[in-house]
Amino acid sequence: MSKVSVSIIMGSRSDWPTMQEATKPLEELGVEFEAKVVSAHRTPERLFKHASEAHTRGVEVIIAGAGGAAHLAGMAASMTHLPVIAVPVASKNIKGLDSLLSMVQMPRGVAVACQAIGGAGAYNAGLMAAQMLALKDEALSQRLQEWRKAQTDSVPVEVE
Ligand code: RP5
Repeated sequence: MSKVSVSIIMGSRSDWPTMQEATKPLEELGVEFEAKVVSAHRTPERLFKHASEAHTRGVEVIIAGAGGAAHLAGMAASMTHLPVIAVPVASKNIKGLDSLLSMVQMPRGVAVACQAIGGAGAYNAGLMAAQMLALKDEALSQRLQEWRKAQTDSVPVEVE
């Protein structure tokens, strides 16, 4: 079995439609990942075990998505030296501004890389994780550069 390099965690199964976007660039670029429900508030012990042990399983980057009082990414970052990429999931009542502010305003000394609210943020979280891994993986770096060129080439000049 291939080594899982990226661990995608989310506060609830209800976050999966958003967080599934993160899997798209990882699949396109051939990066192995896992996806788990780990809630900062509902399953704090699961979070402690997952975040503190991730590096021992070979995980290199954590992507954490949550909505509302979204403490998942920050708490994960407090328990691991691995880079944590945060995805604010759009909440029902405040449309994700609450999630964004909960994730982005970290205290000095504990960093998370916070993305945009919603699906685009989740997608970019997957892309950012691949870019981090590509720093020490030449084959992945080549795939990433080809992927970027294909994206650029796919943008039409004409509007119709
Ligand atoms: C957060 O509360 C989750 O990340 C989710 O975005 C939100 C709602 O969760 P559910 O009530 O749908 O399980 O913890």
